Parts: sequence; structure tokens; C-alpha cells
Amino acid sequence: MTARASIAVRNTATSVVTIDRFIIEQEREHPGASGALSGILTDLALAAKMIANKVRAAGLADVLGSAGQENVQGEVQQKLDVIANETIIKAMDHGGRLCCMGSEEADDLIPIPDRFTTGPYVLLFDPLDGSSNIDVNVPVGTIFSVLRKRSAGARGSLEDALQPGAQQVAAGYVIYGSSTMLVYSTGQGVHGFTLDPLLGEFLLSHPDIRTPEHGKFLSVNTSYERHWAEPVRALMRRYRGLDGKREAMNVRYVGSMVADFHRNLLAGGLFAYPANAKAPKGKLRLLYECNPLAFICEQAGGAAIDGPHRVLDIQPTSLHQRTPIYLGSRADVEIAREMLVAG
Ligand code: FBP
Repeated sequence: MTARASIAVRNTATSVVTIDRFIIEQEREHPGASGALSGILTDLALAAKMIANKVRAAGLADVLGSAGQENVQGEVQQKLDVIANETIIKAMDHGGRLCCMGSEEADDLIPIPDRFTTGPYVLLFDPLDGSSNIDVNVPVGTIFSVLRKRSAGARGSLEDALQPGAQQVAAGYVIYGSSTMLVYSTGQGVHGFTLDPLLGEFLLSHPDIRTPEHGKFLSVNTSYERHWAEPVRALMRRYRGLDGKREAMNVRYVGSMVADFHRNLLAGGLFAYPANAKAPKGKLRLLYECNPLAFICEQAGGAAIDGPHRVLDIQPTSLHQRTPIYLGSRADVEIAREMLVAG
């Protein structure tokens, strides 16, 4: 039974597919598999449940607001940024599957403590994406990317993190919205699991997600329009039907990349964070925001570019590097490629 065939197993009155069961079924498709990748995905699901509990009760517990310090990006860390970061590190550092980690909230690579054994994978993550939205109860998310270790030593190095996104062996995100969902891919399609708060289990709710070829939603922060280069302005006029060359897309922008991306993945659309005069490389980070979502997007039939390049082909040079991004429905990304390259 192939992994795609096993997708036929949906939650029915009599059969419930938990994420653990699904991970094991997918692993069976790889007879040589060590189980390490499955272990990483299972531990991430646990970390997601723990973060969901904190986010859900954020207004009641003293976890809202600033943590009073800045991260390497120069952004003020929110208390929940720090909590989510520590939760993921503690859930992942002792399983013997990772050689090192990288996080939006840590300046350098996070080593595996000497008292724990290491493993053949690297985990890169944004513990709480869209954190500026936490205090106003707008959906936020966690984004993760898994790569195979390349370097010789047991304890990993920057070389292991700085691999093109096309080398990812798994990627995904968790959205803490009206429900908590975990969406991931190991290169065998994209599958979504919804957390049943009573059972405390992620259950298969969105098997084999495919994103529509043509999108209806446009997600971009137009308040930067005056700082965009002319080709970007022309592109955004095109998407909004202002040059009469197509129907206008419906503009939806939450300001949490995971929330905007998730809507567009399911309903069809384009998320863009172009470069602008103030941010010549854009804002979003290549390794733990753009690469994992680009991987999911392509696995669901969509596309992701920075303008001239496929995002997953970009050779990273630093842990926190930024990139412009246009990702979503394939036909809409194609328009961006044509107009930005021809621009
Ligand atoms: P972090 O919270 O992880 O730094 O995420 C960056 C982010 O909040 C994205 O989620 C979102 O798409 C973008 O920045 C919003 O930026 P802007 O306010 O400039 O539109």
C-alpha cells in the first residue's frame, strides 16, 4: 500500500488516523528508514501541543507582551517567542536524532548538549511566526524545516544548515488559529492534521492537500507600495485588476505569514513579501520561513520564487538571511516571474 494510497484511510466513524499512525505508515514506504525522521515529526507534534496550550490561554496567564529583549533580527522578543523557542529545544534536543538546530530566536546554531547523543538531521525553525499578532489574538504559527546532516563531525556545523531548500527531507508548520493544525510534507504530498483538544491528538483532517492552479486571494502589505520598485508596483496592479489585464484578486493580509499562507494554500492565492527600498532583501528569513513554506507549496502543486529564482534553488550563505518571496498558486506565481524578470 503506497503512502498516497494510505491517504484513502480517512477519519471515519470507525477509523481515526492519528499523526503518529500516519507518520509510521509513511515510514513503511522507505524500508531502509531508521525511524529518526519519524521521531523528529512525532516530537514536533508534541511541542506543537505544548505551545498550543500556552497560546490558547495567553490572555489568562502572564505570557502576553514583550520579554524585554531583542533577538538577532533586532525585533523585540515576545514572551511567547521565548516560551515557544525553549519548548521546541527541550522537546527536540535529547532524542538522538539531531546534530544541531537553528532558530529565529537564537543568534547562532543551537548545539545538542554533550550529555545527549546526536543524529543525522538538522532542524531549523521559527518558533512563533507572526508574534506581533499574539497580543491581539490573531492566528500565529510555528514553521519548521528538516535537512540531512552533510558535515563529517557528530555535532553538526553551519554547513549542515546552509543547504538549498530543495535538500529538505521534511518541512511544515503549525497554525494556532480557530483550531490548531499541523501541516507537513516529507516529499510525499502535503497532509493536514487538526488537534482534537479533548483527545489531545492531531487527527488527519486534510489528506493530500492540493492548492488551486489559479488563486483568488492576494496577501501583501500594500503599505510598502511607495517603497517598491516599479516592476513590483506593476505586478501588484495586475493582481488587483488595475491594469485591466485580469480579474481583481481579493486582498487578504493578516500579517502572520503562516495564517496568510494557510488560507491561500487551501483556497488558492498568492502571498508576497517583495523587496523594498527600506528592506532590499525583503523581510522574511530564507531558512526557517521561506524554504519550508516553499517546500509545502510546491508539494501541493504551487510555486515559490524570489523574483528570478526558484526559492528552493537559492544557495544560503547565512543563518538568518532574508529573501523576497512570491509563493502560492502556480499560475499567479508565473505572472510574477514574467513581470519581474521582464521588468
Ligand atoms: P516573525 O514574527 O516570525 O518575525 O514573522 C515575521 C512576520 O510577522 C510574518 O509572519 C508576516 O508575514 C510579516 O512579518 C509581517 O510583516 P509586515 O508587518 O512588515 O507586513
